[in-house]
Amino acid sequence: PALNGCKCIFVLGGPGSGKGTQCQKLVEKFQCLHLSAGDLLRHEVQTGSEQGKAIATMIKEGKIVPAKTTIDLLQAAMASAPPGTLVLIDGFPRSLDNLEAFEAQVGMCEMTVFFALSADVMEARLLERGKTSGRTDDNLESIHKRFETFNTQSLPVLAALKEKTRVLEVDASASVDEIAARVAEEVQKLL
Ligand code: UP5
Ligand code: MG
Repeated sequence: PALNGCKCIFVLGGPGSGKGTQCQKLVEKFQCLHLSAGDLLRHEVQTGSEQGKAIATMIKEGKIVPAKTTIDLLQAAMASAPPGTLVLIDGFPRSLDNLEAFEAQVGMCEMTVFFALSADVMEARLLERGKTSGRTDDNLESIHKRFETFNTQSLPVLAALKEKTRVLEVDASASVDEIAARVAEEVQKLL
């Protein structure tokens, strides 16, 4: 309904699996709009609004923000994109409820990219990034909560999406450039 002629790609994977890094690569290669749901929510926190305060707590606890909040932010960010824009939706949907609400309010994606990586490697990457990221959830306690949420609520979305759309599953333990080449090859087909 509200896709506005945009083509969406869901970019999914566990915490620290490389979603943001690979979206950056795609932006360098193709004309596309990168929307990180997490970045939009962190921006909302920065405003200091009441809603922002509630979001800050959920992020630190690794909990999923209510679908309507995230979708409204995504939709607002998409609203001014010219028709036909390729939109990379990074880190959303994270639950079956997120997926259902997005389908109802916005529409369906063209494809999904999923970055598969072991928890050990994700944890090591996040702890390393945490030395400089300033993110309130890049500490061991929050990381473990994020993993728990990912395993229980986000992984079922992958199975559901496989029934609805093309899913490219990528081994995210390879090098940034190797992964980028693999993903670009598939994204190219949508253009
Ligand atoms: N790195 C990347 N690729 C590498 C490679 N191939 N080899 C070696 N190192 C690699 O990468 C993480 C780190 O690994 C970086 O240091 C990078 O250099 C290195 P990054 O690209 O940042 O990974 P990414 O998957 O984007 O990790 P991120 O931490 O952003 O993922 P999350 O899914 O945990 O975080 P997000 O920002 O999406 O969400 C944060 C929180 O917001 C959620 O926990 C939740 O509370 C909330 N949220 C919602 O409630 N709803 C939403 O829809 C979205 C978020
Ligand atoms: Mg990210």
